[in-house]
Amino acid sequence: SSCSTPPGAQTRRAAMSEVDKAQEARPGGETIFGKIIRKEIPATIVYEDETSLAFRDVSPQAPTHILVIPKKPIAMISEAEEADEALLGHLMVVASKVAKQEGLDNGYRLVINNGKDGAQSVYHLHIHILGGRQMTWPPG
Ligand code: TR5
Repeated sequence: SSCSTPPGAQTRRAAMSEVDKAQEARPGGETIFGKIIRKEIPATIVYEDETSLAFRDVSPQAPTHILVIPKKPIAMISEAEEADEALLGHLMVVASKVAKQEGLDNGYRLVINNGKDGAQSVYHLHIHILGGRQMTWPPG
């Protein structure tokens, strides 16, 4: 019946989900970007605050190529939640500030790749800032 779950099993399930939450709460998460957030591996950081970080892409696709990431380990934009609204807005404002700081006065492009078809390769949300050359449209 629907009431057959032993109380112990529910407790165990609750305990597991707390462990999951605790792991998710680890600052930066388990990707390579998590290691960058925790300064376990080097990166050229150009901006940092309480909730976000911006650093140079290791394989630049334009003269200026910077990634803006939340310190919270959101895997991808399609997994962002209502509660992330202010954080996502903050990342956009940070991207704009960093672009200004980099002197991209003639324009630039912001890109978020999502999932396989979006060609996402690192599953920690990031906004690409690309600038310093003429961009083309449509993107590849
Ligand atoms: O393809 P998506 O949108 O997921 O973008 C991931 C980006 O992360 C790519 O542009 C990579 O070049 C960049 N990337 C990957 C690594 C890395 C990095 N940027 C800075 N530092 C990095 N380290 C240390 N290691 C990477 N694997």
